[in-house]
Amino acid sequence: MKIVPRQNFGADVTDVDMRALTAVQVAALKEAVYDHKLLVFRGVDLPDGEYVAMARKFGVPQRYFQTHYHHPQFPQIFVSSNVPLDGQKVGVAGTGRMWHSDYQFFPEPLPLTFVMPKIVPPGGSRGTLFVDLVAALRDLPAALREAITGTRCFQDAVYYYKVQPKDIDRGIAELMDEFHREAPGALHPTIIDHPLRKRQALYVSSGFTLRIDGIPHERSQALLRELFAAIEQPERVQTAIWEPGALLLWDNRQVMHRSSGQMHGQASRSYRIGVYDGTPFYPGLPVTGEVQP
Ligand code: 7UC
Ligand code: FE
Repeated sequence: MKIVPRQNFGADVTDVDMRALTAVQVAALKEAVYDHKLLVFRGVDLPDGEYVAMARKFGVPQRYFQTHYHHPQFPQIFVSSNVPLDGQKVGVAGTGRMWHSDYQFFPEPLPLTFVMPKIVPPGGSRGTLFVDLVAALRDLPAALREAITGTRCFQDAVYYYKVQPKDIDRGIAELMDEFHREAPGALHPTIIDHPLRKRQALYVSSGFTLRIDGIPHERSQALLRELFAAIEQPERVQTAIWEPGALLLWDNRQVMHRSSGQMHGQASRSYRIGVYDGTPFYPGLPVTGEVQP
């Protein structure tokens, strides 16, 4: 197994057979993803069942709370697709196009995410974009850092609810209430400690972070605007380009991400598996797990 760091953050991993990972290799890859924040594998060819089995070696694969995202045979696979599978609509098209960290809006966020592109538009135009939130915190102006230290933010995904056929003729407020019954949002520290590395990271995103808790609304909006501008500077963004056989693995405690989307009319499909890695997302947060194997 060879791990070659990229510039700034992330690493490319080669010379490893993802179909037959040993416990020693899994342990090394977990260390590597905590170290480098993002790992990119190439030439991986895993049938769906083997993909789930591989992910299970890293922890407990998640079942996304909205079942219409699920792969028809494997509920642990979250399908992002605008292409039918066996003639049927599968998953959801156009997911994750906003900056976010997976399951940030739940009391127990998702530590690790695998993404495997399955249908890739030609020309390297499709990918996943990442920002290192440890570096973004490190580079924050002192006054801004001071203003957010010790605060918590409210995280909510309701504005990204994807309307379904069953929603026809229903009011937006009703759909939002229904979403909030399952996913009411969550408060998390604005700066989180990594449970396994001596690092701190910003834990906000322009997709899901709606407000800083307990301060006047105008102040909260102004601070968040400043934070997002500092975080989303183009030079911070690293793109992992999708190509056939690619597999991404990242640490949601240290990076945020978004999908590049694709050109109108281009086919795209990817399979995500989220993994609970057995460690609290940040120290003090209980691991209740959504421990359905
Ligand atoms: O459809 C989507 O963009 C899914 C998003 C609202 N949530 C992904 C997650 O795990 O946080
Ligand atoms: Fe995501």
